[in-house]
Amino acid sequence: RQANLKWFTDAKYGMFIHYGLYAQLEKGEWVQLRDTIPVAEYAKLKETFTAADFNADFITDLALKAGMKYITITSKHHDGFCLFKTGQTDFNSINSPCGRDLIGELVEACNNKGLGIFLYYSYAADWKHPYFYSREAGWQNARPAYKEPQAEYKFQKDEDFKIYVDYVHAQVKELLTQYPTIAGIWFDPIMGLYHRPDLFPVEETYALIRELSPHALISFKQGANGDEDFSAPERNAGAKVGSEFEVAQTVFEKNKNKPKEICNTLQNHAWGYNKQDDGKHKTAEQLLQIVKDTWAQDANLLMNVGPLPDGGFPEEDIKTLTEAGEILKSQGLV
Ligand code: FUL
Repeated sequence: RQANLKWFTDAKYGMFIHYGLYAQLEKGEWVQLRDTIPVAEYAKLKETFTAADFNADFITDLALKAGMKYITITSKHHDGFCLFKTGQTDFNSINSPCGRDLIGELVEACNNKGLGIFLYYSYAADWKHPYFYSREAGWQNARPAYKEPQAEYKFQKDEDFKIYVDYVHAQVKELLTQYPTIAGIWFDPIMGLYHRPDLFPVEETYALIRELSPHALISFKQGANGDEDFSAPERNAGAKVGSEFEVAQTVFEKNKNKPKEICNTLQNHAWGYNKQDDGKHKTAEQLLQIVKDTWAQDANLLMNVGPLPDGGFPEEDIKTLTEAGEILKSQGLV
């Protein structure tokens, strides 16, 4: 693990990928919650999910051209849809017209080309799982603000949450055993956890990872008050997101001296593809500035791309990443 952490801090530059059912709606990865799309209706997006243009070979080549050393991809985002082989839910890419294990494909391509690969996993938000906690149990974004009760949601009391926790642990086991070469797991979001830290057995989850995959690194954004290997704040290393919570203060202090990775996105604000931002993505010049600012804070930069509905990359991002990569290489910076 120490060697892995050293590799990670030397790597400095990685590609973030937010891809899932939401890409088809072209309004970012929070669209289910923002537009309060009923669970059953959102689930229909699975029937039109082809990922026909998702090409792990192309993606890894682009990352290399960009001068990046690793990729972090959403294995499950807040909508609960899984891009990997899982026996825990049929809400996954294999059980859709796509019919493929996209995570498996990307892991293999990264292994073949010497890139590291991290898996993002939405631990403290799941708008699909029946037993995730309700809005009433403490966090307004735990569920979209539906006016009609959703047949799928069964959570009633805190003890019910154990069913969700068991599900998460079973999936974490799947990820670590199916893809044993991953560099680590990247958990999110902290707000779901900061509102109800009592519900999440973070230490137990980390112990499971340490046991199954001793080399794997763990991050939980800026910190979940467990033994994270690095801190991964959004957009700005100083961000004290959720600082009204005691646990946020504690972890901020605790993780202050850990290696850092700052994530940012080539789109305006969204991480998943948002058509509104077409033509307004960051330019190579802007990207290079962010690279410089991030490195000046002694942090890695994890720069996000939101693939198009079919999984292809927006042309403007391909151009930006390639151009910036050429410059970084010519200056011997990557
Ligand atoms: C946040 C998420 O809510 C966003 O959708 C995105 O994944 C960002 C990197 O982290 O917590």
